[in-house]
Amino acid sequence: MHTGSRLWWIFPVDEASHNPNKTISFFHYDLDDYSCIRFFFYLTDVDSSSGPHVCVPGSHTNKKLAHVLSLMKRRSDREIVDYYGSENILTFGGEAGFGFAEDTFCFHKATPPKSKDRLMLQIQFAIKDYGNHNDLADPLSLQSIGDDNKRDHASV
Ligand SMILES: O=C(O)CCC(=O)C(=O)O
Repeated sequence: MHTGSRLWWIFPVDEASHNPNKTISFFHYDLDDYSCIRFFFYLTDVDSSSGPHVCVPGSHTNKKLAHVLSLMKRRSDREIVDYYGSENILTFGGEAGFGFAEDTFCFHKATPPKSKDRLMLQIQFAIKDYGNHNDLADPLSLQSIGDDNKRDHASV
């Protein structure tokens, strides 16, 4: 079933202030369900300077035992290169509109953009919707946010 869609930008940052946690630029795998597939589409042209997505094909079924037993899903570039080899890391470049499908149980990450922004669309399917990847909200709560705004503006 469709479990969510999202759009996000990543922006170039200088090396000194780069925080990998804010750009998803650390290798990790996602535990969304027993079976999950995500379709990614670049909405801007993506080359090596604009934060291409990278992944390790086959790593969804081939993980180092220590990585499987660890509670950490994140791995450094060095750990990934040491175990899989740099020749087994796939980089996706493409023009706006280019898309690919990935089982994000494999190791993957965004490369930090060097000079150009990147906009990505993700559409995710899984067996069950655990509510982690959508922004469905109770319409009543949205109504009340709207009402609060109206009240705030009326009182200004
Ligand atoms: O933005 C990217 O290329 C990586 C996305 C990602 O790591 C994720 O969706 O879990």
